[in-house]
Amino acid sequence: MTYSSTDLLDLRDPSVDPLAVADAAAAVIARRTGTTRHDVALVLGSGWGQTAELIGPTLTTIDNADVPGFARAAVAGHSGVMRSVAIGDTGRCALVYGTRTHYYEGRGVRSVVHAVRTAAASGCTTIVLTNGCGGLNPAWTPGTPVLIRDHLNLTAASPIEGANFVDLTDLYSPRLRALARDVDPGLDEGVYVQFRGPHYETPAEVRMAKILGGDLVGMSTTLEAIAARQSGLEVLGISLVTNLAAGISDQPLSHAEVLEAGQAAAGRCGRLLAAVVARIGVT
Ligand code: 8IG
Repeated sequence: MTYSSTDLLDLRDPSVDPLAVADAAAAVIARRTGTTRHDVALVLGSGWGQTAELIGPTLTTIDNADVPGFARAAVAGHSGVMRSVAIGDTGRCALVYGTRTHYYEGRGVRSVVHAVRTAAASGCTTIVLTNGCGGLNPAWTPGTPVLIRDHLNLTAASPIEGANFVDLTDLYSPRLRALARDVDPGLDEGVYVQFRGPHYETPAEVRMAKILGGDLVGMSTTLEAIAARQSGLEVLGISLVTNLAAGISDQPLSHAEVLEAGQAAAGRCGRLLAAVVARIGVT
């Protein structure tokens, strides 16, 4: 099935094929950017908004609302656009999503992973998933980036439909994590725990996450990573600890604190992303 860009595509309609919607989205992106192929996709989470500037010049900016299957941004500090960015002078292009759809928005799992599937349909072979999150390690002060080594998906949902038993061993590419640590040797790694949200955890839930082996708590990324693996994308996950998780410090949690930590960390995180993206795909 192929759709035209004028078809009304509702990812929640079970008769609609999400991969065909991703193909339709990729076709619009190709037409608007004049680029038939993107190489690397990035999803910018909370606190990461300003970091993409260092990757290279923006060639095209597209409103999410113009692309089949995409919804408007629902979170303050996220931009509802995607950009085609030249990766330095390599001739390669990055597809940079300024926002994501979260599972807690209730638009369904297909909407959550649509950007990932669109990246794969646009030719990307790598995706960098970033997020803002709470940290369990008190040494990770707000503004500390941490590589995601593995995850616990506590949403009880999956983006995969039907009997497709996708292997998630090494979901977060050891090769890309090593590359990131080569760029920024001080980077720690951790296990990211996705809760449904949108409320933050109780202190008891944070203790539970710790007992289960978690290091970072957030509301995104795991469903996207699973869909990325199913699509054959190599995944790099980077969390920005924007706050200590509930009960780890005596400070109350606020979204303002999240945005502030992002501002403070923009330099380090921007340089990290730019250097990693410049080296991805270079053999
Ligand atoms: I930014 O402490 C951010 N997102 N679940 N917990 C969860 N999500 C978050 C947090 C946090 N901080």
